[in-house]
Amino acid sequence: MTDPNHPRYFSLVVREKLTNGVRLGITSISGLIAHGRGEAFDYLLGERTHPFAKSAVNAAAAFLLLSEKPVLSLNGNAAALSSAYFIKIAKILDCPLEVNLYHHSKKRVETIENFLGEKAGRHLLKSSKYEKMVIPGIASRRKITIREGIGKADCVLVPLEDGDRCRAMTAMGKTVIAIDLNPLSRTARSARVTIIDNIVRCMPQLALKIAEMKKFPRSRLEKISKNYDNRLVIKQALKAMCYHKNNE
Ligand code: PTJ
Repeated sequence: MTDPNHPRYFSLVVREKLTNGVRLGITSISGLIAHGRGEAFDYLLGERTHPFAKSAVNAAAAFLLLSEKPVLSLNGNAAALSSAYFIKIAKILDCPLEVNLYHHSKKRVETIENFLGEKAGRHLLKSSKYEKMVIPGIASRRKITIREGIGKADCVLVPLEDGDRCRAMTAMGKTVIAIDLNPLSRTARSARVTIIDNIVRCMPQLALKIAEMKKFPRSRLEKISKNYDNRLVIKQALKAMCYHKNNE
């Protein structure tokens, strides 16, 4: 157990959740490496949520609320770190959750589905029960998706992606909302909205915003989504990373 007095307590608790995720068969070993990369970017951001991330969260909430068929995609890292908030958002939006893995195995998909379990209820699209389809242009098992889920979605929330799925889904006309601490990644640069923040900080914020903005008139949501500029957000994140470490 991590001592709460440790100066890096929160970071260590997050690591523990992931290593436990590996033990449970939820998170892949590569997921730990991916997290290490994320930590490095988070360090450069001062491990805090910046205004550009808040504006991306606002836009993400607007796009999700405006869409006709939003779907939340979950991988092994997202499940270990933020599953409660994915379930919460699925309930607020009344939309499906789909497990989609890069390091795919039937066993791991089922382990994650069981981990989400009854709390996710009817929102979880269980892989074994639905017809699959292939998204063209993806060089990994991520291309196999549930037709009724991501297949038919018009807006997809994708945490901690590896790049080509984001582009392929955008090419299919879907609005992709990414969560990625790396502003230079292919995912970050090709998504319609990139939340450049740690998943453990931004998911609670996203759930709050969606609940709050659900009462907004459609015209207000449309204005927020139309005015959102992802390239500007990426530029601001890069600037923040340079500024933070040069000003201590
Ligand atoms: O569970 P699977 O099999 O689907 O695999 C999931 C991983 C994450 C291993 C897979 O998608 C992968 O290899 O991803 P990449 O290409 O390493 O990209 C992950 C991105 O997420 C990187 O740009 C990291 O900087 C970023 N990242 C890592 N941890 C966090 C993060 N972003 C936000 N919050 C984090 N905690």
